[in-house]
Amino acid sequence: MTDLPSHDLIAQLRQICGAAHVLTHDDPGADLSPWEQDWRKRVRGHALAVVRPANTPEVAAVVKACAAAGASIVPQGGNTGLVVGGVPDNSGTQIVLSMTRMNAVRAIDPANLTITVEAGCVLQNLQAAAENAGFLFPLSLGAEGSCTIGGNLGTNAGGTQVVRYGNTRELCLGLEVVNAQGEVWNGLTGLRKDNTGYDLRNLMIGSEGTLGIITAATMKLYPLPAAQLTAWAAVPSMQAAVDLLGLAHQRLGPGLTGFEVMNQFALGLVDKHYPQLRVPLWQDTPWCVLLENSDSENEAHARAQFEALLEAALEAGCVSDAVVAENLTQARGLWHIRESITLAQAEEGLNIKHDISIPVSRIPAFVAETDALLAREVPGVRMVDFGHLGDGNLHYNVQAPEGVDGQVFLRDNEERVNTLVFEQVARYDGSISAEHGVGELKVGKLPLYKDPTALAMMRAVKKALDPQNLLNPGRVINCP
Ligand code: FAD
Ligand code: 2HG
Ligand code: ZN
Repeated sequence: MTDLPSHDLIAQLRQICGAAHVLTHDDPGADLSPWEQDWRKRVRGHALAVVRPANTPEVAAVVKACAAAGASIVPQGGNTGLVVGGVPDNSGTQIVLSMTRMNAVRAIDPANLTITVEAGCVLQNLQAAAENAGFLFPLSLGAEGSCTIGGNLGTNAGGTQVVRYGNTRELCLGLEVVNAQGEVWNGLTGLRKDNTGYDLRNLMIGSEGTLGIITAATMKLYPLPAAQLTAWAAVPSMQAAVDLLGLAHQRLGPGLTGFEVMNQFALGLVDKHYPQLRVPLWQDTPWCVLLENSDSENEAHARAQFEALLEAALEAGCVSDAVVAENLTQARGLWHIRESITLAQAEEGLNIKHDISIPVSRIPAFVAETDALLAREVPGVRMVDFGHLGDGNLHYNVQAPEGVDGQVFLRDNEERVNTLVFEQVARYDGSISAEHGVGELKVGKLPLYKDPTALAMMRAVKKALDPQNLLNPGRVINCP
């Protein structure tokens, strides 16, 4: 804070948004923890205030007031981020700008195949609005019941349908953004072609709230598939899973909408903490794969195609056993098992997450080699390997040895485990963040693994767009 005393800023913010929508620690009975603590409960910050604007002009006015006061802003959606990007630091000087009151669906344009929503719209509500209008909005992830489209755009979230539809960036056609000066950029055109200069939309997407506040977005819609089938296959090795992926691409073409891999230990954790979910086939196989086939013709066609694929895979030896969901309820059950791994890991204790991407062809060697290195470095570690194999994106997570407390494990091992894994990722030409972003958790690592020219250009962009370093400072890139 430089210019204005904090109580003057709070008074201004209350004038802009209404007193009820500006929360501070001085309010009687105040509990700011839902906005101050990250989803994994790794970090608890301390905000000056949580501000909840109702519309874009209010966001613009809040940013102007904060800029005049020199108060930095942390944009926040559903607070489900996994890299400590959406919670305040513990200086007590930052404003959390919570976008969840801005949750309206502004428009659906069926001919243009677009939907325009406010940034605080919960992903599940966006999916439902699309479906009610007869369309598919394909972004799908475990946190969809509470994450917002603003947060998805902020992190360029991936999820389980990327193999067919791409990540959030590929689903977005336009943005409305409040910049660091409190001016509104209206880029909600919904155009599929627009070569009029720099691509500001794609610059904002994935910038994790460091370049602007996304207030609304125009997203792509797709036809609903005529049929959707889900299968669960036991595979004898990671190489077999990669071979199965190749077969699935060949045989299903664009029908392949999901391809997730899970190791035995990950599924064992789900079985241990949620036995009611009845995980199939996991006990006698090192890996399982969840595949989805979306068909534009009909269910009989989809089933015949799927069964032929699985037969070919059984014959080739890349599948040892498989089940195909008989109906939607069974299919949802299989997806629920997959989406429960993060929660089962949290139940088991604090763990070290690595959200990495590697060229698909090199994943089997990476996993074998890195598992062996880790076992030597930290005897007894339990590997929770799962993720979006179709996109070359693994969640290569490390759980403490049996009986070791997660906090203690992280205190003693996080740094060297991260170094070991990230060095391996670099050797395999991969990325240290595939879909969760950089946040605060990896900001110190980025300079070690990102091209120095790219980093210098990123810093130049940040300085040009946010010269006061007001927007989510200390996240993504350090700008002294
Ligand atoms: P927040 O956590 O509130 O914020 C995330 C980042 O975006 C922060 O840097 C924040 O400052 C910024 N931000 C938020 N809103 C705005 C805005 N309006 N304008 C500018 N910046 C903004 N991620 C994946 O990619 N794939 C997955 O499969 C996946 N699965 C998950 C499963 C679980 C159980 C959980 C807890 C998380 C998962 N995530 C996944 C991580 C997370 O990135 C996503 O849940 C989601 O994209 C975050 O949205 P949010 O609204 O919660 O954002
Ligand atoms: C998923 O794919 C999410 O389920 C979370 O990206 C991954 O918990 C994780 O590491
Ligand atoms: Zn993921």
